[in-house]
Amino acid sequence: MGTTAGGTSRLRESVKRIVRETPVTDMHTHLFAPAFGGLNLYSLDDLLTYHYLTAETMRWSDLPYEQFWSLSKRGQAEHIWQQLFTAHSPISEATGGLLQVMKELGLDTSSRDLETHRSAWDAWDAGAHVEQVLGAARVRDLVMTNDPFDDAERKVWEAGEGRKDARFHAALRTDPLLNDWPAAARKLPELGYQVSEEWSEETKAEVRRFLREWIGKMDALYLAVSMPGDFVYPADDHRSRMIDEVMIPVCREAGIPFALMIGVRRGVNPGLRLAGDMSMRSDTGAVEALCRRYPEQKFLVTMLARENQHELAVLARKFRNLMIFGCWWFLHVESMMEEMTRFRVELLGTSFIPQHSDCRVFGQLIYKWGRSREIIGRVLADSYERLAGTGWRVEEADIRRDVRDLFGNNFWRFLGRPEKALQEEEA
Ligand code: FIX
Ligand code: ZN
Repeated sequence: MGTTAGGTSRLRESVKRIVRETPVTDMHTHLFAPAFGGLNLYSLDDLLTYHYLTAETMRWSDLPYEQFWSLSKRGQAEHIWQQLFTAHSPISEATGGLLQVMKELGLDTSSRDLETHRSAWDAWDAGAHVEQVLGAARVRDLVMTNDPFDDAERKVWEAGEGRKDARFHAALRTDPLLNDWPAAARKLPELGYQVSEEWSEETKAEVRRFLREWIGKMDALYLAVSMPGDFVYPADDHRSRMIDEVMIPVCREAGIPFALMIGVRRGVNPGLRLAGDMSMRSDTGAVEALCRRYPEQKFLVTMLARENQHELAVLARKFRNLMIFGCWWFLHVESMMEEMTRFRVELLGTSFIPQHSDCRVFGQLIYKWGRSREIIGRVLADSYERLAGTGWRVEEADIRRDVRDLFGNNFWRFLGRPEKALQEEEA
């Protein structure tokens, strides 16, 4: 018999403490290990120019978009600070999040002087900063988003430097293959693959070889793609052919999941660049058809529209080869996370992945995981409290096991890599 978690308020406190303390595997980020040089973003100006904040700034700013983009990163950061932190109160998720990061790293957030904050920040050693952030956010390891079509990134992989730090796992991102095939077909020959735009046997074999070789080079944990909301499957189109004849066979052979992030409409306002993407309702029928047609293939799925979330959670009850994950992008706000986490627990117990951070800049791990832990802790505290009310003995060891499942082990088991699971003694 273990220790029971105690009376009601003690139980709530234990749950929240365990959720705060348990390390996490962050299964989708856009962060890079320090070996990736300039791709690894960690400065205060990087945080300020995050595309979430750029979009919010442009609601206030009178600057023509191109004039904003022509500013240096430093100039853009100053404009954003001025609009969002000086001229208005920073109460949105992203602005409040930045202040939380600054506070936890020891800056005096009562001061509105950006220059003072910058000089304190710039004095920090980059490597030490990365360690400090991982420690403060209790992120044990994380998954990058790795794009072999990106020239700067490819160099690092080709030099054998990409997986030097074992805490940074790779995910092979394949958007151009599905979403911009003409561009992918132009690029692949440059990378040494005999591909043409025509869907020939040779092209298919060569794209399979490309994926196979890059999965190997990166030791990729999964193949990933983001899809627009109007993605349909099956269909008589390029996407269905690429999925059926290339992606699924390669994933099956490598024994890795296929991750689909569905529901983004890219560039609805091109002037905003990366900040100009929109969310879009999707048809969960495409995921249903994939899960049914390929019962041996695992699918990691997240959707961007709030309207799709309940149906997606129900779908996960029907297919054990479907793992739903995260509160993605515009859903990574308190009200949406709370709502989604509650009905996911109600429908699926602990058999899902409640959150990924999607961070692009290191410090963001602190606020994104801080907020997520707070919300997940609250939802779980309610659940265990109800459970205890039935007379069930809620053991502290059970809570720890469940939180380890949610924060990493559901992911690692789904991947068939239980050896990477979070261990009891790590908490
Ligand atoms: O496609 C993705 O992986 C998205 O998460 C990003 O492209 C998006 O820009 C983002 O950073 C959202 O958080
Ligand atoms: Zn992402």
